[in-house]
Amino acid sequence: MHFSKLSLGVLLLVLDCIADICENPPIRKEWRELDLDERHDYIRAVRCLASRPAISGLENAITHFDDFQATHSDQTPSIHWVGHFTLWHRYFVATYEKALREGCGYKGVQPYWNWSLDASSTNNSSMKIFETDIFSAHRGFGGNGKYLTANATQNPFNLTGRTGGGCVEDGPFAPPDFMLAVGNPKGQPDCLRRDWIPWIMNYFAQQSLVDDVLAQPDYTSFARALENIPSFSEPNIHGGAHFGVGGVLGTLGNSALSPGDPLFFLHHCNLDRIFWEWQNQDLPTRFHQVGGPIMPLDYGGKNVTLDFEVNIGKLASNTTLESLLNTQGDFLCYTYSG
Ligand SMILES: *[C@@H]1O[C@H](CO)[C@@H](O)[C@H](O)[C@H]1NC(C)=O
Ligand SMILES: *[C@@H]1O[C@H](CO)[C@@H](O)[C@H](O)[C@H]1NC(C)=O
Ligand SMILES: *[C@@H]1O[C@H](CO)[C@@H](O)[C@H](O)[C@H]1NC(C)=O
Ligand SMILES: *[C@@H]1O[C@H](CO)[C@@H](O)[C@H](O)[C@H]1NC(C)=O
Ligand SMILES: *[C@@H]1O[C@H](CO)[C@@H](O)[C@H](O)[C@H]1NC(C)=O
Ligand SMILES: *[C@@H]1O[C@H](CO)[C@@H](O)[C@H](O)[C@H]1NC(C)=O
Ligand SMILES: *[C@@H]1O[C@H](CO)[C@@H](O)[C@H](O)[C@H]1NC(C)=O
Ligand SMILES: [Cu+2]
Repeated sequence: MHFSKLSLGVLLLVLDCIADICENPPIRKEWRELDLDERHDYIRAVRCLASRPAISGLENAITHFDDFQATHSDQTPSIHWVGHFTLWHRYFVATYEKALREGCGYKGVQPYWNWSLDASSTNNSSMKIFETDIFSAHRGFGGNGKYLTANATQNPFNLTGRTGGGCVEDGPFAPPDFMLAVGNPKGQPDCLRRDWIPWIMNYFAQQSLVDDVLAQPDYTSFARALENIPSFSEPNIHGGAHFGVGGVLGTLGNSALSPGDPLFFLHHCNLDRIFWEWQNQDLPTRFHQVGGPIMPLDYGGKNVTLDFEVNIGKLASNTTLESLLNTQGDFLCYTYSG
C-alpha cells in the first residue's frame, strides 16, 4: 500500500518531467543583441571557467576552459570533414554553455556572431569587418595581435594578407590574466593570438555563401557544403572566422587548438544556428536524417547513421547523433532568435 503510493508519486513526477521537457527553451542571440550587462556577464563567466580546475585529465589542461580546448585538440583528426562534424560541434558548444551556467553562475544564453552582418561584398581587403563590437575591448573580446612575420613552415598554405600574429593586447582575454596552457610546453603557457586576414573574412562570411549552404537538399550535402574542401582555393563558411580571425599564427586559425579563442564558441554557435535554420525548412525529415563519412573526406566509404555515437571525452556522456538533432528535445534545450 505504502509502496504503491510511492510508486504512483514517482510515476507522476516522471510524467511531470516529461511534460516539462524543454517548454521554455533559452533563446540564443547575436552578440550585439545582448545588452552591455549581459555581455559582461558572459565574459565574466568565460573568465571564471578559465579559473576553475580541469577535469579532463588531458595533457597540460589546467583549467576547465582548457578542458574544452584539449578535448577538441585530442579529437581533431576524427571530427572534421566527417558526417558528425556539425553534430559533434553542436554538442561541444551546448556543453560549454552548460559549464558556464552550472559552473560559473551564468544566467544568459550562448551568443553567436553573425559575421555576415559585417562582411563587405565589394572589398576583400576591407578592415571594416573587424570594426565591430565583437572585437571591442570593452564591449567584446578584444582585437588583433601585433604583426609578426611567419616563415614557410608556419604558413604551409602560403596565405597572403596577414595583419597580426601577436598576443591580443586589449580586452578581457589579454595576458597575463588569460593564458593558454594546452599545446604549449609544460609550465610555459602562451597568450591568446589573433592574425586577421581581411580577404578571407570578407569573402567567406558572405551571406550568399550561407544561402548556398542553406539550399542543400539533404544532411550529407549540407554538412559537406559547410566544410567544403581543406583548401583556400574555394570558400567555406566554416573556415571564414577560423582563418579570417586566426590567420596563420592566431589561436582560432589552429585547427586543433582553436577553442582557445573564446570567439570559437560564437563562431560555432553561428554555424549551429545555420544548421538549425536549415533543419527548420523541413523538420519532420531533418530531425531524423544524418549522413556523411565516418572517416575524414572518405565520401565513398562508410557513413554515419542515427545511432552513431559521439563523445566529448570527460566533458559529458557519450550520445547518439539522433539525440542531438532536435535542439528542443529531451537532450538539448535551446532555440535561436533568428
Ligand atoms: C545575418 O546577417 C545577414 C547579413 O546582414 C542577414 O542577411 C541574415 O539574415 C542575418 N541572420 C540573422 C539570423 O540575423
Ligand atoms: C574576393 O576574393 C576572391 C578570391 O580571391 C575572389 O574570387 C572574389 O572575386 C573577390 N571579391 C571581391 C569583391 O573582390
Ligand atoms: C578596401 O578596404 C581597405 C581597408 O579597409 C581600404 O584601405 C581601401 O581603400 C578599400 N578599397 C576600396 C576600393 O574601397
Ligand atoms: C619558423 O619559425 C619557427 C618559430 O619561430 C621556428 O621554430 C622554425 O624553426 C622556423 N622554421 C624555419 C624553416 O625557418
Ligand atoms: C606554398 O609555397 C611553397 C613554396 O613555393 C610550395 O612548395 C607549396 O606547394 C605551396 N603550398 C600551397 C598549399 O600552395
Ligand atoms: C555514403 O553516402 C554517400 C552519399 O550519399 C554515398 O554516395 C555512398 O555510397 C555511401 N556509402 C556507403 C558505403 O553506403
Ligand atoms: C565513449 O566513447 C569513447 C569512444 O568511442 C569510448 O572510448 C568510451 O569508453 C565511451 N564512454 C562510455 C562511458 O561509454
Ligand atoms: Cu572543430
